[in-house]
Amino acid sequence: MAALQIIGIPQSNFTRIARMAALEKGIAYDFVVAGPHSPEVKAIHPAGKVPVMRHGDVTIFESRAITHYIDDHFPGPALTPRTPAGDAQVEQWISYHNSIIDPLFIRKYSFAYVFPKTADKKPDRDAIDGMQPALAREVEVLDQAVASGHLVGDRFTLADIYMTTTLSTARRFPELDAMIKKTKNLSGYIDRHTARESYKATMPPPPPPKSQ
Ligand SMILES: N[C@@H](CCC(=O)N[C@@H](CS)C(=O)NCC(=O)O)C(=O)O
Repeated sequence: MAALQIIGIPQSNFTRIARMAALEKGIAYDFVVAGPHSPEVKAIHPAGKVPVMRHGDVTIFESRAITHYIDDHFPGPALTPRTPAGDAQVEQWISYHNSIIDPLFIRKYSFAYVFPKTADKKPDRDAIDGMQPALAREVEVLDQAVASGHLVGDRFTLADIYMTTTLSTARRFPELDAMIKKTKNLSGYIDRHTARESYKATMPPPPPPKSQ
């Protein structure tokens, strides 16, 4: 069968999650760089979001569907516990990531720095300051959730791939980094998971320097 293709951009946390899942399974895949709303992506995802995936005649959109296909279709270490409760808890944390963590940490907080809606294109200070209580609350939730060293039981799962990738992307910005550094469990959790080969192998290129 044809090689697995993961299509997206290296800067996208959701694309990185799909790529990390493939690497954790030990699957050789082709990374096809194509941005959101590009013809290659729109041919697969009706809303033009990345990542999308192609494997022979099979096309899939949405990272959770892609990671499901990768985890279930290929040999290699299982990325969920394969127990009814454990698998449901992985889904629970991925859903929490998708509905609460990614929208707040990436789409609101990080984007207030990277794609500010201010007239002078400087970081949106009012928006960033206004989000601090919500960020602090979620950091506290996650700090307690990873007390065992993982989100689900005592093993590495897809839920850890989702959470680590998004938290490490968003902590490039100072308020969140400072908050995470003060945590009892979350800081070490992120350090341990970002030391994985799958994380290091999917590091996006540094952003271009800002013109004055
Ligand atoms: N629920 C989607 C979210 C994917 C997503 O939001 N991707 C972003 C890049 S990280 C994107 O394509 N944004 C462009 C857009 O929303 O129009 C998934 O899990 O794959």
